[in-house]
Amino acid sequence: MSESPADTEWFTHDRFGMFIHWGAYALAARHEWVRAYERLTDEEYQHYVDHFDPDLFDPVQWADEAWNAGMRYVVVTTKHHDGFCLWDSAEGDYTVASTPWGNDLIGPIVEAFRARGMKIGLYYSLLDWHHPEFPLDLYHPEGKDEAAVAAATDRDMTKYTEYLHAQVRELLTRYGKIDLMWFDFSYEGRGFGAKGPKEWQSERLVEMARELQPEILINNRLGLGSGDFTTPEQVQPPGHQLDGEAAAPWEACQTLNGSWGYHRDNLDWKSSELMLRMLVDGVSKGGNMILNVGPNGRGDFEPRAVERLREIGAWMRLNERSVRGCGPSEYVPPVDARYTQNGNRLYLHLFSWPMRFVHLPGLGGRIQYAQLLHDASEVRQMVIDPHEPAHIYLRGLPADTATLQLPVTPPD
Ligand code: FUL
Repeated sequence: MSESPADTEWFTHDRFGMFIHWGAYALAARHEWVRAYERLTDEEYQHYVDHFDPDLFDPVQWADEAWNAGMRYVVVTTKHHDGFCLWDSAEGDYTVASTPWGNDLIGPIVEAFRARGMKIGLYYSLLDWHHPEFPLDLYHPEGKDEAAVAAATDRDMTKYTEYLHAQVRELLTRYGKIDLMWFDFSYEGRGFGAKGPKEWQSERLVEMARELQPEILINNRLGLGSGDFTTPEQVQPPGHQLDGEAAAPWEACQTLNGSWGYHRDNLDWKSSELMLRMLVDGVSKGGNMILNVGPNGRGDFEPRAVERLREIGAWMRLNERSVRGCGPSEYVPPVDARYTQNGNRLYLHLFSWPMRFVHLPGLGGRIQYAQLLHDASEVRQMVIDPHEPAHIYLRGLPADTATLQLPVTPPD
């Protein structure tokens, strides 16, 4: 699957999506890996399932927050590594149906975001810390307990794989058109009990997904190469522009704070300004960003998340044009700045104030008109050195200048 047969046009056009990590771990409120990090037993973890009752769940409101933040697609966890399913799967009973809430959550989420005009993605974990046939291994909460591993030799991975395939089939047949599938994650060659495409039957999984949803995009975490898009996690790829294979569609997944699942006491919050820079930085290198929200156990987006989403939305309202439909530019930006480009519209994002002038090498005679994007006010240009007509200076920039729009004449 290194060559993607899928049409990624909407994906690379939209650029910005919302990730939602939600599950029983939201009640623990201390990271979605809590079961493994704290090596909780099934019984201890069961409390969170038994108390799962999100009375404030309002997916229409979630979709509004996402849309207003400028996001145009969503990816929601249907089952994370803990194995707990947010839909009423016919394949087992470790699902939302067995909680006090009792009802399917995936259907209403899909419906609300779709109605808002957003594309729909489903996250599904290949790992499963609850399924009785999932072998104990390096990532399993009990995988470090030698006695438990020795006692668990009767686990049959092929039975688990059947379950996995049947669940994915369910997800891809129950909810109408699914635009994207986000699998997480294959770990061939990483140590004790490591699993790869053979164990997950990844090729068969992809075939099934494409048969059921011919236009679906599938990420790269099945151990089959780059998939339809790659998924750098919590990193911004370096460099100014990605070439060759690295220029294939990619999506950086990023958190608002130090956790994907709701984490009450985490204080590691990113500022909206930083996240916007990450978005712009990604687009300038041809990438997307999917930003995560971890709803709490009552089904609410917490105030710290909403505040940031709204700040991001305020910026997007004025600057969306420099993100949506944009990609890298062939021009090299000045220090501490990025270019994004859409046709002959070149956008210059200044990450710090360049004092009175900004110097743009290579653009002399090419800028037809320069304006600040947020208020369409003109920025005057000048050539300082008549011997260097390729250098242009923009002048008189106010201190809060962020994004400029520069219609350019393409190089001959
Ligand atoms: C990782 C997972 O282990 C994290 O919990 C999270 O879901 C992230 C997006 O992918 O591999």
